[in-house]
Amino acid sequence: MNGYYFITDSKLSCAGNFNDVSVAVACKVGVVQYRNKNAETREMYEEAIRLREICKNTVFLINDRVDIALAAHADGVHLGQSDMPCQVARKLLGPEKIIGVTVHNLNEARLAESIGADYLGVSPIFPTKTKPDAGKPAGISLIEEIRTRVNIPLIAIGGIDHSNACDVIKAGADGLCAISCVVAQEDVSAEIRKFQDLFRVSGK
Ligand code: TZP
Ligand code: MG
Repeated sequence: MNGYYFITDSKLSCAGNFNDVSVAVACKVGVVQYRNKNAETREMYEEAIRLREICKNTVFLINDRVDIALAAHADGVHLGQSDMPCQVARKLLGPEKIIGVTVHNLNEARLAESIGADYLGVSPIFPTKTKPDAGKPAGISLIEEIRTRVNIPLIAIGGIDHSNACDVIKAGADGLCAISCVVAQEDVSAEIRKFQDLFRVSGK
């Protein structure tokens, strides 16, 4: 879970999900999450199957959809506060699969940890146009606060770019995701590597 965590966004992508995920895998990202808010179930299933193939040796998670995760033999799911409850997803997926939960405050973080989440997405840290309903930016103080009270890995997300990623890591994030700042750029590999270099320097 440490380091740069890749999330797809076919709307923002210059080169498309298959290209982006292949690049992310070549960069040895810790996680690839397939997120698609616009596709019908069939399209999502078929895309997930192809991405799973690309992510043979990379942790591959599906956003929102436990059914797609099961059908595509993904390594797990990432769930928001209005998705399927984590405990129910755990029953469906079994003990071995990875479940990440998005949290916006300390209460949600402690609850998610107590009901078996494997990691937390702490969100949104900064203002973001990528997810208009992400809620009020929490700032890095939320990472610091959750870090002192929760033991599972924290992945920061929302408005993170090369200018603020260092602060996010210093605040205690184990990993981070930056979508627009990576997939909307021409050289996805170079953008990912810049984030990975920050983690390398930080020793995480
Ligand atoms: N969840 C919370 S904020 C967000 C998601 C998927 C979008 C992050 O995108 P960006 O472009 O890195 O701000
Ligand atoms: Mg969701």
